[in-house]
Amino acid sequence: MTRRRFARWRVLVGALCASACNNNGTQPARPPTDVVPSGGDRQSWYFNNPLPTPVSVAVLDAGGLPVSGVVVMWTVTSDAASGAVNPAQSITDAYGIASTNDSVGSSTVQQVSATVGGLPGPATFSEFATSPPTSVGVSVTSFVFSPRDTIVQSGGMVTWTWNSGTTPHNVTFTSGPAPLPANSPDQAGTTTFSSTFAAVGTYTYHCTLHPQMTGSVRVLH
Ligand SMILES: [Cu+2]
Repeated sequence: MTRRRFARWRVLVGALCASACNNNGTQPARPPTDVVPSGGDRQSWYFNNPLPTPVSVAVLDAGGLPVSGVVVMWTVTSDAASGAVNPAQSITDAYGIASTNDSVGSSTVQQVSATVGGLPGPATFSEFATSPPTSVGVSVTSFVFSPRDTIVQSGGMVTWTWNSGTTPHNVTFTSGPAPLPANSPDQAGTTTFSSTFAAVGTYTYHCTLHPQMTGSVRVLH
């Protein structure tokens, strides 16, 4: 059989299994009766960037047992600027869970629905987004960068401010999109160092004088 027909056959077998099989072999799962949110609802993130946590639902039978092999359709139900889900269709796993990756687009609020054919009412999700900050400050204090992990918009600037007295520290980049930004000199007292970040990705850095001092800059578009 062709690859596509084989894929369809696997989906059909999965659907049959949903009504005939279960996880522990003692009580057959019954037909699905409910689809409920199981993860990823009400996240706050940034425009046009995938949410940190996938959006997921659980499909259950009348006894509350998970049902595997059920097709879930994902739809963005708010305005057209509200981004996208990928994939638009997924199948519940052995735990009755199906998920999709979601990006909020250019709207501040997005509504997503998960629908299972033949079941009442979709499971609904609300997600929120803003612009990533264009400038971020990091304090260089007593052997820590604070905050350790930062997020900045592509083209934005991170400024480190030394608040460490007479103990010298530096900002030395260790990984990220090439070429890495210039490193700071060893500095002490009250002083600053700034870098701008164009390339989307995650940069890591540390202080070479105190390698336990680590930090990261995540650049979003
Ligand atoms: Cu240091």
